[in-house]
Amino acid sequence: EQIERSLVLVKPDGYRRGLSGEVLRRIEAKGYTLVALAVTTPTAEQLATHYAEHEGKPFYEPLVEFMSSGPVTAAVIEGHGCIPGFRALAGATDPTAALPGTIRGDLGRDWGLKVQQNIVHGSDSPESAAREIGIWFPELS
Ligand code: DAT
Ligand code: MG
Repeated sequence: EQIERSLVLVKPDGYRRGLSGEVLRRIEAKGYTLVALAVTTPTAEQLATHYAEHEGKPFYEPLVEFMSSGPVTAAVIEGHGCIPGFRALAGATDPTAALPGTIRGDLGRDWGLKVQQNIVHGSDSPESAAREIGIWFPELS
């Protein structure tokens, strides 16, 4: 696999729960490099672009509302195959289904909470990564 970059977000639930360090610890323990790191409260414009592919889906509005509810920790990570690699670290989208050993499986809470509160986002392809890095770290693109 090639050295590539991925955009990672510790979502507002993870940030509020103080899990940014735990997520970054797992990223660094895996051997990925932190290229950029920031705490920022997402703007409506950033979220509309970031989640454009989901516009019109039933979970889109609650997702965007939740994502604008507080700060996120945004990171650009780098490493061999880190795009699929981070998604493997993150685990399945639904914390209920995510396996132990993954971020969402170990730390995700499914009791009474919604699927969008699944702690992390990770880019799903090189094209998404390039686009998303431009949204959160325009100085890098
Ligand atoms: P992922 O974050 O695993 O790439 P996705 O891109 O399909 O998942 O969806 C983006 C986010 O939207 C996801 O992290 C949580 C939320 N979401 C996805 N499917 C959902 C559903 N069926 N109900 C509620 N929220 C959902
Ligand atoms: Mg996705």
